[in-house]
Amino acid sequence: MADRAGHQTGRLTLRLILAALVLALACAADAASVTVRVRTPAGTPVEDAAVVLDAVSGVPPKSRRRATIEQRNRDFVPYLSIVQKGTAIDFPNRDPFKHHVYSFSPAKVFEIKLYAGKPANPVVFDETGVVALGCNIHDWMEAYVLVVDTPWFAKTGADGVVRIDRVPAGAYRLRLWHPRQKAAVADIGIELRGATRHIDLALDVAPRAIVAKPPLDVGGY
Ligand SMILES: [Cu+2]
Repeated sequence: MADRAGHQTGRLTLRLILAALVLALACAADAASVTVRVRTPAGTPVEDAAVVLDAVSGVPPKSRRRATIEQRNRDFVPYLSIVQKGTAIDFPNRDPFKHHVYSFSPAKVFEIKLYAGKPANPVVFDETGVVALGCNIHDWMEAYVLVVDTPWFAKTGADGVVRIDRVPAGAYRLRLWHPRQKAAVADIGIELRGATRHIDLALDVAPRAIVAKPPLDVGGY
């Protein structure tokens, strides 16, 4: 009797596993990829443009919760980070002298006072918005953190192209943003269901100012 019950339980478990597999495969087949090519109106590829997909409904799942922004050769690396709300960012100083990182942006006001090496605690970015970073010692240092509430985002490479994979089927608002954009671009509503969508967008951005860094041995820089 007990043996038969065990056998039936085993069969039920197998059926549940099969059902879960079928569902997972169906979802995977429905997942979409989006590629976006961003160029200036003159046709130049735009690097470091953020492409963000906000689901129109539902609670977005959580993505990677840890990121790093280095201070290297008296610059921030990378220049643009996109993170999901709640992500902790480490600010390791890779230079053999001190940095003093700060932000006055409403989405995250903080400072890491004069420090060398890697600060013990990361900074948690818990509100959506744009956070502009600076350094008190090196005026030219600048970087941006775009805090979003979705796991579907990426930034364009030097070729102006970005690809976002494994986006579940559904309705999304596609958002485009760049730290040096000359004007905001309206969101685009898109419906995704399997396959790959290619989208071409134009965005006018100001060139990044090239600042000559002073020699290293001047003024303790
Ligand atoms: Cu600095």
